[in-house]
Amino acid sequence: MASIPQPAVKSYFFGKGYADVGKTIKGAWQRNFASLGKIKDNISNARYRGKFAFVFLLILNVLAMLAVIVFGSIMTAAVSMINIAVVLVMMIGVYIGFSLIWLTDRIYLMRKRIFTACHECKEKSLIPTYICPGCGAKHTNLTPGVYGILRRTCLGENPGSGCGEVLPTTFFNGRRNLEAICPHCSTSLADRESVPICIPIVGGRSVGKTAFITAFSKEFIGEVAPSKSWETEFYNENKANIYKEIEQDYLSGSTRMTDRPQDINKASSVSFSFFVKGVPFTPERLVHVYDIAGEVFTDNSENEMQKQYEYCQGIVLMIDPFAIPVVRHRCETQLAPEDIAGIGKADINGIVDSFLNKLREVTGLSDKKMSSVPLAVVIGKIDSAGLATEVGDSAVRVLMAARPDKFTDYYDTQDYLCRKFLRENGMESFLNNVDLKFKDNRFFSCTAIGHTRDQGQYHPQGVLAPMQWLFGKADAKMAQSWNDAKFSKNVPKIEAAEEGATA
Ligand SMILES: Nc1nc2c(ncn2[C@@H]2O[C@H](COP(=O)(O)OP(=O)(O)OP(=O)(O)O)[C@@H](O)[C@H]2O)c(=O)[nH]1
Ligand SMILES: [Mg+2]
Ligand SMILES: [Zn+2]
Ligand SMILES: [Zn+2]
Repeated sequence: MASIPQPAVKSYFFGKGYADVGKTIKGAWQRNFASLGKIKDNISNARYRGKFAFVFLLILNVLAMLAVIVFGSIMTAAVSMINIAVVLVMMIGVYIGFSLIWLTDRIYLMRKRIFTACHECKEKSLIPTYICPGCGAKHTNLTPGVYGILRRTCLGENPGSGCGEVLPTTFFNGRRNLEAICPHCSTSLADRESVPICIPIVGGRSVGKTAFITAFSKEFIGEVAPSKSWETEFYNENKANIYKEIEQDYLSGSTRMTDRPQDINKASSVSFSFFVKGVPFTPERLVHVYDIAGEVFTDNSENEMQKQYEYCQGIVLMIDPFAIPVVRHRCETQLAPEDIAGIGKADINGIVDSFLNKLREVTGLSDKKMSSVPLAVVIGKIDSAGLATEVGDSAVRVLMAARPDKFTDYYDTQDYLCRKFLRENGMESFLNNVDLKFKDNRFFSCTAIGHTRDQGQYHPQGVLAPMQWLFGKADAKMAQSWNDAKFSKNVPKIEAAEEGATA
């Protein structure tokens, strides 16, 4: 449990208690044998008392000696045993005590799915390193243990500094309010034992990941949360600044190219992180949306392992329809110059393969196991070249009206249309790959900006649905309370032939 030494005072029965028992027992035996010395002296002195007296005293003292050796030892042994037993019982009591509380703490963290996903290095930790508010000493394992059941007394980083600050060691008496740092990269953390919801947005260069995050964040923080009386709070100053940029971009209808920092010590992916607080959420939720430069997937050039794939509860895979050669050929004349300039250039299958490799690398899991993470495949930019009439809202409504017998569910119909669109445009192998590797996948269409870039405020459509679907998968409470869109449990497999038969 608490094997890592902590800068804190050990509980009496695990620290000083040992030494005290040892000392007491040693003392008892010393006293016992000291009395033997006295008897020996008596015998030596008796020599000067005449023969008869000497023999008498000798016999007397030898008997006394035997008595001390036999009965004294038995008594001392018995007293020692009792002493050890008492300390042992107390020790076991304390041990059981802290084990129970430790277990309670662990079960609470596990059941509530609380952990820390470092927003900088992305490493996961169950208990971060807590900092003593008195002296700054690092407590790497602030849990109930030999240093105390509910509280521990800080000793300071260098013993002798005599800090003496008392720190809480559990979730229920204030540990979450202490300052914490990441055990892996020492970044300052403000997670406060919240429940993280981690969603990476992946895809090739210029597919519209950053625009998607901008649209989602603005809509979620500006509309969804207030409409449900949830409060949102930025993770820290830095994330608040990211939101300022998001708001600016949202107003002007632009996006910023996401850099992969040239400094290899800087993280390749940036998390936009905010707390969601409200009645259904105890403890509060901490949303991390990860933006990563698409170049990472095309050039395999990331600065660090994307650890978040290991524990994320869902993934958004963005697809730029105009990066599909057939679609691009067909639509190029209808696209604005900005839109042509913004087309993702990487091959979609290549991106998926590269992404799967990264997943495998990070999770160390077989293809079979890793497929349990829900995947939302999102076709973006459908405002351009009339794609909305193929996969967007209007297309869904038309099909549902035409075939009410087959198409009753809005998002199942959207999923059907997206798959059909991809299949008809030469992406069959991509579809098969997704179905093979991710058993829980759903297809969506959206437009983040709503029009060509830099032409006024964002007018997003369909951005919330994939996120709501993933949030609901990540968190049952979220599924109950954020339910504007309704999703069927499983996407039904509808063959194209069935629709085509009458349409
Ligand atoms: N018409 C239209 N264009 C979009 C939309 N979203 C993105 N774009 C275009 O795609 C370009 C790239 O969008 P970004 O959001 O920066 O793409 P990204 O995936 O973050 O790209 P990297 O960060 O470079 O990997 C933008 O400059 C726009 O021209 C959209 O919803 N509609
Ligand atoms: Mg970007
Ligand atoms: Zn870290
Ligand atoms: Zn201290």
